[in-house]
Amino acid sequence: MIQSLLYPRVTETRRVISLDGMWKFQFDPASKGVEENWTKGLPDSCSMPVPASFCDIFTDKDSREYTGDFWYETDFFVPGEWKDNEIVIRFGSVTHRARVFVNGTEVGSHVGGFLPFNVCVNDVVKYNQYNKLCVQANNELSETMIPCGATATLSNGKKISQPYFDFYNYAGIQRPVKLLMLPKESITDFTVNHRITGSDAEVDYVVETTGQNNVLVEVYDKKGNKVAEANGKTGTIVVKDVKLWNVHAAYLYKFVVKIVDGDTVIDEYYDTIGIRTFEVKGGHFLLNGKPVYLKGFGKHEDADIRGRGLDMVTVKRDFELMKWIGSNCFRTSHYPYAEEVYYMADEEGFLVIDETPAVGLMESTMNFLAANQGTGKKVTFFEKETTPILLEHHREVLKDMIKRDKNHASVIAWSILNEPETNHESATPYFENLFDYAHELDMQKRPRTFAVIMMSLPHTCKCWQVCDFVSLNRYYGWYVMGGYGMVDAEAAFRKEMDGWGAIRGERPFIFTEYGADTLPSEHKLPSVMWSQEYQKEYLDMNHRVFDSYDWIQGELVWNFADFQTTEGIMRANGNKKGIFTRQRQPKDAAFHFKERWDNLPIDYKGEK
Ligand code: GCB
Repeated sequence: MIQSLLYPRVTETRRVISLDGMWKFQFDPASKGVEENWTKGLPDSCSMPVPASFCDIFTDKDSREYTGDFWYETDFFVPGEWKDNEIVIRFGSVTHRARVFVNGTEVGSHVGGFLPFNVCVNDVVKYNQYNKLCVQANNELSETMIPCGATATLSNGKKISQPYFDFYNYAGIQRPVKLLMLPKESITDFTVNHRITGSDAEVDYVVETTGQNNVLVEVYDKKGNKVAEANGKTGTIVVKDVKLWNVHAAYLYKFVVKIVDGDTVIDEYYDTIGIRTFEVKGGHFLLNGKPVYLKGFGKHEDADIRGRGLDMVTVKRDFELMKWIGSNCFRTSHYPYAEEVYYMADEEGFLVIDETPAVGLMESTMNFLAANQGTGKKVTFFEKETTPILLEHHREVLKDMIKRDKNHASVIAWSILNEPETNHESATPYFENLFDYAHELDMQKRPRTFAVIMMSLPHTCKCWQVCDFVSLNRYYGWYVMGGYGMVDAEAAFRKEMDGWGAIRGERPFIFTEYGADTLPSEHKLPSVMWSQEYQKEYLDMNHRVFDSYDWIQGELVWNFADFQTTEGIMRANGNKKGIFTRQRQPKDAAFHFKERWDNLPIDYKGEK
């Protein structure tokens, strides 16, 4: 079976059964599960909800911090009437590696913790009976996969995760698992690209199937009226008097794709799709040809107890808060989110910068210091022996992310890395490779970017030129020149921006991060760092700088909400830069943002 990343749908020809619920779970610190036949059932398990991260559910530290192999098990029933079709198990994500066994036989494996994968189980399932599904998962970090990190061993023999990134290494079966019945000849992919021609739209499309029969594409409006159709695996559909998808004014058409043989429908798939164009032109972001200023957040999939497990209650609350505060955009920092989030963004009219899990691609500070002082080894991140392996994996993940998310109207850009090391020429080929690949993969040719770290400056960064727009993560007034030094922070910030202004050409810039850790319990007059008063002063300074450069075309504050990180002296039980608390209640800064964003016109700094 060809791997298909289409979102599971029930139609005339397709069936979906959710396998979510309580599964069995067991740690496997000695990695003996396969050898000892855990592939057929776990010997000494506890119960575990799916989807969820396992970590924060436990009350003991060894379980929360567990690093290594761990197993899940459940039973699933395959209806007899599904015989002669394709039977597939679809995992929304397993973090970070998975091997899947059905009735004791290995049916597939996957590397990468934030994207879906399918395993085909036709040859091993028993019909009209229960079947056993066992998953061996693993959450170890390394430098050959994204996100990057290391795995060390403590003196007591237990493994410990050492992320090169600032979020907790949550793991488990974190997104829904579904059992699918698909016809043997099936639709495996469907891609659209839009053009606006006066009051109509021309939608170029490509359908991929596993067979030779003819394909029909039909487009329905919101009321269910058929408004356009086309014939063939590739073509152009004309939608007359099109209702365009827009910020906070989404209009979604239903695209129905069918494989037909005469009057017989062999397979049917549908998706809800907004018609819009998005481009970077003349220093602006143009949505349907009109300038749009980006206002919003860097986010995380992160919540109490469930960790990174998909929780639609939290997803919905986040959208309500993002609407309330007057934002229009978010970045899926630092990994592709669950598909349900993009469908909600499509519906609510939010703009999404979709990010790969490429975070932590940076030598450690220690190594840096040694290198800069000329006292030690000088290794740059992208000239290691393992770089080609990392690049191969990064390409795979980029491919799957674009394949999965390419039809969402909400997705306006690809963020290909977060805060990589860019001050050495050895990085450039790595970046060019991925940026070219993104264009090759994306029929809509969405703009590409990466989030530039503070140490990468106009005169030192060797990679910003690959971006269609440049995204800066900047912490003037927090990590540098904080507190009473704010006045110097502002001056240094402006100096850097003047530097970019001189070399940027036509590229727009946005801020993908700026923020100050703030404890909701702290108030102080005059302000001190960590107080709510300081967060406001910090944000005011940043906004003053943003407002004085026309070519700054967006502001995504770090972070939407407080989130969990590894414990350490830099973090007070997590990163507290949230504008909302982890429980999704406002800090004072939320009201300042509401005031600002409600009053910034959508075409702020657009051409008049
Ligand atoms: C960054 C990282 C982000 C961190 C943030 C911080 O630059 O991209 O993952 O959480 O800074 O708060 O330090």
